Amino acid sequence: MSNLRGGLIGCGYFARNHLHAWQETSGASIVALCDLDASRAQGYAEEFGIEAVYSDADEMLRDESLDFVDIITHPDSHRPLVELAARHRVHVICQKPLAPSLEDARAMVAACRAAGVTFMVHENFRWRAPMRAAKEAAGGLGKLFFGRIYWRTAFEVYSRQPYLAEDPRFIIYDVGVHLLDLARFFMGEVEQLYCQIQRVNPKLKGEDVATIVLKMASGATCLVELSYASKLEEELFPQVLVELEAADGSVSLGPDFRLAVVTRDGVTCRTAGPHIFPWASAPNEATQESVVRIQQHWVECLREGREPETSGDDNLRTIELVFGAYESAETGVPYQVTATRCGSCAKEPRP
Ligand code: NAD
Ligand code: 89V
Repeated sequence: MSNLRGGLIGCGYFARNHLHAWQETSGASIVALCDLDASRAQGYAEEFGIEAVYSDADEMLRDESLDFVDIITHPDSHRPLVELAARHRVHVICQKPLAPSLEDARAMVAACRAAGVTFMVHENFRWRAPMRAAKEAAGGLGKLFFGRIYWRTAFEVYSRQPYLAEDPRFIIYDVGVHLLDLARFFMGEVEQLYCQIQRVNPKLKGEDVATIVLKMASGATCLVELSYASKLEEELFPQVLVELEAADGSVSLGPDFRLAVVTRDGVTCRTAGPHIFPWASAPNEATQESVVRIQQHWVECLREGREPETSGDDNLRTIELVFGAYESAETGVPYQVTATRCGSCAKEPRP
C-alpha cells in the first residue's frame, strides 16, 4: 500500500514534534507544509526535506493531492481550517483544545461527518506510555471509586509558548483539557463537575490554578488538579501524576514514571517511562513519544476504516468539561454535563 499523503498546517513550536513523529510513523508522509508566515514553513521544509511550501491552506488543498491534513494552529483558527479540509473532502487531525466554544466544536464535527471525512483531535496525553501502563494495571482491580489526576508545577512555560500568558482562559483550556480527557480515559464519562480557579501570578491574563471535582457517571469521584504556581521540592513538568483506587487495589503513577500497583497479593513497583527517541528533548520525552503513538493510531484507523479513539465526536465530551469548568468557577455552582453530540450525529445522546 502506498503511503498516505499529508499536509501540515501551522509550522510553529509544537509542529516540530509532529514532523519528527511523522518520520517515525509508518504508512504516511508529510508532503506539504503551510504557515501564514511562509518563512516558518520554509524553515521546516529545509529541516525535514519537504518540497512543497504554502502560506495559504486553501491553495495547498487545491494544488496538492492529499489524503489528510494535520492542523497545529491555535484554537481560534481550528474551525475555519477544519471546515476547509472537509470542503476538500480530506481527512483531518486537529490539535487541542478543539475550539474556543462548544458551538464551534459541534459545527466542526458536523462538517466532517457531512463530508464523510475522518476527524481526530490530537489529544495525545492519553497516548503517553505511563498513562497506558496505569490504565492496564487498573484493569484488573475491580470497580474504580476514586481518582486523582494532577499537574502541579512552577515551570516557566511562557518563553516557549508566549500566547499562554495572554489568554484570559489559561490552565483549564490549555492543560486541563488533557487531564479532563485522562479522567474520561481512566474512569468513563462525567455526570457533574464543580470547579474553583485562582490567578496566583498577576502577570498572567488567565487562571494558573484550578481544582475540579468530577462526579463520574459510575458513581466514582475524580479530582483534577492544575497548577502553574506550585514551587515544590521536585519540579516535574510536564509529568502528570495519577492515583486510582478500586475495590481490589490501587494504582499510583508517581514522579519519574514510578508505577506502584497494590493488589490482594501485595505491591509491585516498576518504571513505566516512555521510549526516548534520538530527537527527543528533556523534559518532553513522554509527550514526544505520545505524538508518535497517536499519529500511528491515526494511520491505522484510516487504513482500517476505524474511528480514532479521540475522534471529534469523542472529544466533544472532553471539551464540554473544559467549558463546564469555567462556568462552574464563574457561577460557583456545579455544572451538569449534557449529552454532547454533534447536530448530525447518528448516535443517540447519552441519557
Ligand atoms: P505557535 O504559535 O508556535 O504556532 C502556530 C503557527 O500556526 C504559527 O506559525 C502561525 O503562523 C500558524 N498559523 C496560524 N493560523 C494559520 C492558518 N490559518 N494557516 C496556516 N498557518 C497558521 O503555536 P504552538 O505552540 O505550536 O501551538 C499550536 C497548537 O498546538 C495549539 O492549539 C496548542 O494548544 C497545541 N499544543 C499542543 C501540545 C500537546 O502536547 N498536544 C503542546 C503544545 C501546543
Ligand atoms: O501539552 C500542551 O498542550 C502544552 C503544555 C504542556 C505547555 O501545556 O501546551
